[in-house]
Amino acid sequence: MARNITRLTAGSVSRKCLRTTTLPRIRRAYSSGRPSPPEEHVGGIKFWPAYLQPEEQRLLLQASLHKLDNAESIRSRKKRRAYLKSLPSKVAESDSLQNCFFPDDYYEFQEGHYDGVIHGYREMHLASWPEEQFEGLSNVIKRLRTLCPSQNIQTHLLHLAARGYILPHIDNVNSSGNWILGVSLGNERVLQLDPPGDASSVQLSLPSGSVYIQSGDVRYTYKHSIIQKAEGGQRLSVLIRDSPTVL
Ligand SMILES: O=C(O)CCC(=O)C(=O)O
Repeated sequence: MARNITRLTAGSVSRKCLRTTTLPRIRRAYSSGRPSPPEEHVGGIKFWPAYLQPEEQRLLLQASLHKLDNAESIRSRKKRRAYLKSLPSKVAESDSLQNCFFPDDYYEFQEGHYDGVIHGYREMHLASWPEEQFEGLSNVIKRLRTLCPSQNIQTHLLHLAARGYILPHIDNVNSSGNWILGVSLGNERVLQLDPPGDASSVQLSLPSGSVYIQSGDVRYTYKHSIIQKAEGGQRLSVLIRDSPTVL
């Protein structure tokens, strides 16, 4: 398949990555073949440990941050612009996705969710992806859609601060449907699944680019959480759920 790739130049990745949050320049055509079969874990959770390629992760992360950043106050946006200007023109060579994030203090992270489950986060329901502004993004979205068990979906972005975490909970399936697909981007975190009764918890590491789907048993009876890390970076998850049926 023909590829049209504009690469970020080595040596200026972190500065460029932050800049491309407002001025995206990555282009790429992706294969949209059949997805490889997932691993199956406890409770029937399906897991693709390396579903998205690094370029796809970067594109999805930049588009997600772009949406979240634009929803914040003018003050925060000005603060981020000033930070960008203050960066040295030459920064260390690195391909890390962490360079796409501003430091924690530059975002309006909330301390606690209304139900006390999520800490150190910002989030939004996504009405639409900025596909026009991020060339190649449509193909990434299409690849994710091929994994979705049904196509009537809603999308949610959840950005955790380096200190952020999610306490054990079961989603309200009346408002969030029968399945949830989670794409992890950025810092690797651990998803903990607590079965009902006395059975021991199971932990699953979620590297950047991995995708899981919870449905059935694991969705209705297990609690899930994202464990707090003593040290680490920010993580953004793209959460796709089926829209609940309105009767
Ligand atoms: O970020 C994740 O992968 C988990 C999110 C979560 O627990 C939820 O949306 O209920």
